[in-house]
Amino acid sequence: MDTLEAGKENGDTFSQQSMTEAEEKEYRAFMRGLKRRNPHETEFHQAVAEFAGAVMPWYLQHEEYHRAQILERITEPDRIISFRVTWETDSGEIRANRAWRVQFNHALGPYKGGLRFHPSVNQSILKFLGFEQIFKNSLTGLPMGGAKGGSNFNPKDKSDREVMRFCHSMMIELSRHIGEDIDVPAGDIGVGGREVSYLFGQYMRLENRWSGVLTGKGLSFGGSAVRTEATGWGCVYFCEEMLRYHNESIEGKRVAVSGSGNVALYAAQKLIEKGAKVVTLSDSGGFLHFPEGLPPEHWTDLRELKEHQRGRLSDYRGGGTYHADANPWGVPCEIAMPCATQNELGPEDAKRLIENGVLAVCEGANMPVTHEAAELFRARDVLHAPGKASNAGGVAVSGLEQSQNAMRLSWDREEVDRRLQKIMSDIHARCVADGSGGGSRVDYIKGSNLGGFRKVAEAMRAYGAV
Ligand code: NDP
Ligand code: 2IT
Repeated sequence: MDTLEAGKENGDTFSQQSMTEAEEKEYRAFMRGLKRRNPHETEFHQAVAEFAGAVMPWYLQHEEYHRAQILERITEPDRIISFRVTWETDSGEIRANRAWRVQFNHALGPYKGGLRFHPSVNQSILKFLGFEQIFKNSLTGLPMGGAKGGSNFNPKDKSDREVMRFCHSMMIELSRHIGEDIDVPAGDIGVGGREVSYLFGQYMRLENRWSGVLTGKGLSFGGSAVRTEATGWGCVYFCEEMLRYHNESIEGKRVAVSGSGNVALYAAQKLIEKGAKVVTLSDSGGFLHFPEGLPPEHWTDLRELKEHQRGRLSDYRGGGTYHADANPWGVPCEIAMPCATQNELGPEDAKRLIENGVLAVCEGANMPVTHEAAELFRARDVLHAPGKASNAGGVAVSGLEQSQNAMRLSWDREEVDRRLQKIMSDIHARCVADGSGGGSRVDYIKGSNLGGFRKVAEAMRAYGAV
């Protein structure tokens, strides 16, 4: 069979996979249509390009899905709710922000996915996140559809009372569109326990009943054990599986972690526990470097600084060297774990990591690696786990929180952690099953996309023309 290495066209990103000429033709036509229908949504184009590149050969071999137009339908959200949130500052000024809920696909269960509060939030970013969530949630094996929401509200420079007023106002509109069997939001960047609590309190007041309508709740009001730790811990469990499968181990490895929020902090905690050396943590101002590895007592101080005081890494005086306006990817390491945000690791970063001998990249964030950087990792056989597989632990424990709420009981930490480990190990096995072939290394991008897609495609086909 004649194979073509898919390349770029007019600076656009195209497939990461090898395709036949016919497959590539279909792929390019599909992406052209998608871009025409969704102009200017570059993050959404990027997420679909990776996905469609990974599944196109399989899709074209399955006429029943092709005939049912599954690819065209799955890339069109069920609905997007867009609304204004008006709120009042502490000094009595009126402010208005934009907010959205993208309900992408509920073939497998009620819509599920986080809310992001960050000034950069726009429809394209929420569509890319909602789209990825479909396949991530499918991979967990739990009955959850895909959604995402959020606002361009910036909680960082606001008081607690301002955040409360914003959340309460946002929930007035959001409450019309969510429910424990309809759509169950949770946290993401800028939305943690504080925000989820304000949102949940307002929902209860509006509906006058208790329900598991949000996850990531406080432990005393229906939250699950280990939800706070789940994404970071799950990412490390996945990384361990990936290394073990390729005859490596995590112990003693230097790991460059980016971010210092929920995902990064608990990834670092589990890495330390597993005997790895966490050589960096970062925030949007710069990174902290610990050449000998972050000591556990400094981890506790840093968690206090970031989680409770909402401080900056530049203020940390406990150790490590601070590098302003720089990211961690120039620091020598065997494992890179990007846990901050999308497109935070580009081609120049990938080259530096490869020069320094990186073995594996395991994504804690959603789509942190650009297409060009991913191509470089692929060319050099660097193991690369995409977020939809490796960061699925967060939403998986959210799913377990929904189950516990529905059963009106709560499992202890050991029980939830055991289930989390099993889910991450099953996701790894799914990636191996759908991503092997062609080389000695598993193609995790193909494995996770195809593994997540097959179930959703089968459900959509079975439902007929809905
Ligand atoms: P947090 O808000 O807790 O932390 C975000 C971290 O990333 C902070 O250190 C922040 O630095 C940094 N960051 C955010 N935006 C940027 C930016 N534009 N440039 C540089 N640094 C930035 O969020 P989470 O830890 O929850 O989320 C991190 C990533 O993980 C996101 O991609 C999210 O979608 C993903 N994710 C989260 C899950 C969860 O359960 N929370 C589950 C699965 C994935 P600063 O404080 O300076 O802004
Ligand atoms: O990106 C993600 O998977 C999350 N932010 C978690 C979503 C959830 O519903 O727990």
